[in-house]
Amino acid sequence: MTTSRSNDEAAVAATPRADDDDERWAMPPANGMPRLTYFNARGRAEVIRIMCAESGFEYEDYRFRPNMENECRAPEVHSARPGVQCLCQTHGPGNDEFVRFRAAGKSITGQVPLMEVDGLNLVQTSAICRYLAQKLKLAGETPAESAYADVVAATLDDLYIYMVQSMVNRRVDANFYVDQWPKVGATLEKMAGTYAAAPGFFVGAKLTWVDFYGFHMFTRLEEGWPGALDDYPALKAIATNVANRPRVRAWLETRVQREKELGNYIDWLL
Ligand SMILES: N[C@@H](CCC(=O)N[C@@H](CS)C(=O)NCC(=O)O)C(=O)O
Repeated sequence: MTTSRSNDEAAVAATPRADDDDERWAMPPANGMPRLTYFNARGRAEVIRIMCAESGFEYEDYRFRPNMENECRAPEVHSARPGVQCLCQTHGPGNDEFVRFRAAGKSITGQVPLMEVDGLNLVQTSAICRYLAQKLKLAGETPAESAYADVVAATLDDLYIYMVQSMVNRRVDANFYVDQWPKVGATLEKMAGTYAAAPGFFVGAKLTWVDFYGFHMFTRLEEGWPGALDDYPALKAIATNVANRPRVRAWLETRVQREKELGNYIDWLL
């Protein structure tokens, strides 16, 4: 599925869902085309999308159709923007299409992202990323590099959880930034300093999937806290390196438009 396009040619290989594609997740992917199912949000799916963009890996980018009718049961969390759609079972009756998706049992955890690829129904973001990283040669050059990438990934998973837990009124709160980020930031900086053989990478001297994961987290962080990376030159170099990849840049340029096309893009998910 990886295309043979040259590296400097901008490729956005994700096929967006079409208007008449409702409930397409219920059917097997057409022509064996891999399918990523998620909400109309960046969230946990975005690292997968960015990896695929870099590799020119073609897949269907299926996003549940958002619905705004459901009343939120967690106004203390969502009060900053009345009327924001609720997508989860915890905070409300949920996105209608997602409720049907869960009931259909295609996702073994009942959660998304779900990636249908090579006849597998894969869930858990890191498992999806590792599987794709093997296919796309982004898993590290040696078993040791893959293990180091896993160490970085687990630390980024912790960061993700901290950020989600600290998100109040749609932004990472000051406590996170003051109490948690300096510790995690310093740890990640040390990891890049220890595992990388060149600036701009977490591990070795070639891109691995955790560079895309880091890029996504760091850009989200900087949106909330401009200058968040200023004390972390190695992390900044990784974010810059990934942002400057032509295919990643092409993805970033088109994604806002894609998010708008389906409507009600969930901007508060990481
Ligand atoms: N550990 C899982 C977490 C997946 C997860 O929490 N997915 C959320 C969306 S970001 C979800 O499906 N929430 C709905 C629910 O749990 O009902 C992963 O990394 O993929």
